[in-house]
Amino acid sequence: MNKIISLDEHIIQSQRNLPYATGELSSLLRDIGLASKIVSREVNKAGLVDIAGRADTENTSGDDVQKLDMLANDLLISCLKNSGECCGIASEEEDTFKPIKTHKQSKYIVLFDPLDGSSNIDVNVSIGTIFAIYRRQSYDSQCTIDDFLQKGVKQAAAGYVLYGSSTMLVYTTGRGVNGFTLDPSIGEFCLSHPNIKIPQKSNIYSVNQANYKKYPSGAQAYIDHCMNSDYTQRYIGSMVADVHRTLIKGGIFFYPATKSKPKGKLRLLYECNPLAMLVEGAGGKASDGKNRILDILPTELHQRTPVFLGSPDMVDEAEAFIRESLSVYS
Ligand code: AHM
Ligand code: MG
Repeated sequence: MNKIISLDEHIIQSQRNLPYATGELSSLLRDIGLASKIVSREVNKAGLVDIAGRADTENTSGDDVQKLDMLANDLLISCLKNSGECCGIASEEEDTFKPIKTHKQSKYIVLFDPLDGSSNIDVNVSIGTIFAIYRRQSYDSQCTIDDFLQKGVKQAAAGYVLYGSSTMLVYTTGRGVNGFTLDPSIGEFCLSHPNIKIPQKSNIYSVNQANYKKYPSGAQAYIDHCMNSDYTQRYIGSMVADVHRTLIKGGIFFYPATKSKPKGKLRLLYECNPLAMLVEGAGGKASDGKNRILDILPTELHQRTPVFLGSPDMVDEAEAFIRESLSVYS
């Protein structure tokens, strides 16, 4: 039998390779791993809510049953509060960031989308948690908004947990992207996808094509190109699941601006930056159509951006169509 490497072991081993590491980031990553195991347990029970009681109502025992996305949000916040390694969080589900008081001066802040793919939550389709970790910039006793409004390139670590046919955690600290599958019989994430490398190109494009008429001309031209090529289309509607497939099989995932959402739909800080760090770490590219996602300086917590990410040749191809259409129309 091959040696099983658990997530905790992998994090500790990676820390040993960095002589100046203090262990704080490792500890934070392990706490996120623990929180995600609890979320995974709750997601796996989701179909039972009709038996146990519907969300936002009382169950048969008279307990309140929370909506799954709010439950995931609360679980992550409480794990990060207890961690002691995090001085502030920002969540897609919260209006603003929350400073956390710790016994020591913690140097990290965490941003997360607790349960991405909201339209898939009630229908047993893959959903996920996405997280980004940054070093704080401020020296005040409490973290400030500027700690959260950093370019994605400053992320100390990023990852996601996919609640799919199995639960997987994929993370990077900037030195390789590694994937772990939860073995429910032992309750451990086990290294199953070491050193993930995205294929240079593939034939899968992933976009909500129903919005075709609402997309800008460049995105439309690129979709026309995909349809006229030997490509196939896959779209789950959970970014985390679509990006996971893209990392493993290659392809391009994109969500352009639309007429009703001129800045795009997806959130820069909670969704696009962490997934961009993973995609780039695996050898791929992530762009807003013109510029690198990780170089965008955010001005607000819930900022949105158009996004094109995946196999490098395919992102280059999409950018070329966008450039060309800009030169025709401007
Ligand atoms: P959410 O944070 O409310 O779940 O919204 C984000 C999701 C992404 O996971 C997914 O890529 C996208 O919204 C799907 O949007 P659409 O239904 O417009 O195709
Ligand atoms: Mg989301």
